Amino acid sequence: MGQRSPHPLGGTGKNRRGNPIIKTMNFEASTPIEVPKIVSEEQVQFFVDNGYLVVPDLLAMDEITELRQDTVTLAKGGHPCDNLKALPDDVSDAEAISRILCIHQPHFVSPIIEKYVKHPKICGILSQIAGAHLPYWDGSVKCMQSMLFVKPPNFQGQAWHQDEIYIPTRDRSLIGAWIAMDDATVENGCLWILPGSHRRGYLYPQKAHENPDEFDFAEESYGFDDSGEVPVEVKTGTLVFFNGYLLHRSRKNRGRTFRRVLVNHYCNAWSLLPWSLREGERPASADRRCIVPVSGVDPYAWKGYDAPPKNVSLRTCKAVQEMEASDGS
Ligand SMILES: O=C(O)CCC(=O)C(=O)O
Repeated sequence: MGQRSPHPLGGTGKNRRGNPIIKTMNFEASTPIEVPKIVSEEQVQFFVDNGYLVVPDLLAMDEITELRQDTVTLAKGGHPCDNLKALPDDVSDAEAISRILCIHQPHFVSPIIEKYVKHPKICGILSQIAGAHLPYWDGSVKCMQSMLFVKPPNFQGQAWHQDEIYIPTRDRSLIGAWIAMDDATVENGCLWILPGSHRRGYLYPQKAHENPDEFDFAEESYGFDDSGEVPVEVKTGTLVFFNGYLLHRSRKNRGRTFRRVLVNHYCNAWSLLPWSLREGERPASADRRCIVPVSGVDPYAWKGYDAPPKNVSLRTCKAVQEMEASDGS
């Protein structure tokens, strides 16, 4: 278990929506994090109804450049990290990232990625939509996961899935914030979604798929009609937000350029997070505390926080395995 640290106490009176903050003795929430409101009531309702929301031009080009540069820094071992080691000086930037499908949890080791996990505009939107289906929700949000996709040409996508299969929340508030670091097109393997598939809160079963040329090794959700799927083609700097019950997938990159994306996952800060259970933990009370509060209060601040490990994990796929086999690495 990582180290637990206390969090500054605070939170009295009324929250920013005018609801009374109910104080519990010795179980204080954190000091609120203020974020701006960005989207309209219509956009909030669109997200509730459809399970996704596309917000073009949310990030500026200099921010995208910073993210792209940090992808290279990570790949070259430029942040202290147990399993991303320094590459030789003569490795070019493109070469350095050319074998990476996806780095899981880069915000554990990169302060730049952590900065984007906490990006005020992104978190402002999250504070409006993540729990918009819940009565009395106050806009409080926490982050538990980041994933940095490079997805070079010929690299596989991920078969149909719902993120909530991997990261359970107590209240259907899991949400992905998918940051396009390149134009995402059908050709280079953009996101495909089934609008409205989140509505019933049904988690479809999963099985191994038989299409390793198209999809990575993660299992595939099945048991639904996918004829209504739509591609989400977006420009660089666009944010795609999607609910954890929304069925989505992405296909192989058939283009000639990288399809880079940083996707961070968040949920209502009032939901326990019974994720990555440890031996002896009860799912009903487990609450992973390796999280980053990004908006409003953290009602469980009194529990402290688990320090992140100084490592990341690398997702693999057929294209990665073929490269490794061809150079014997
Ligand atoms: O962008 C992709 O290729 C897949 C992203 C995804 O499935 C997710 O973030 O859950």
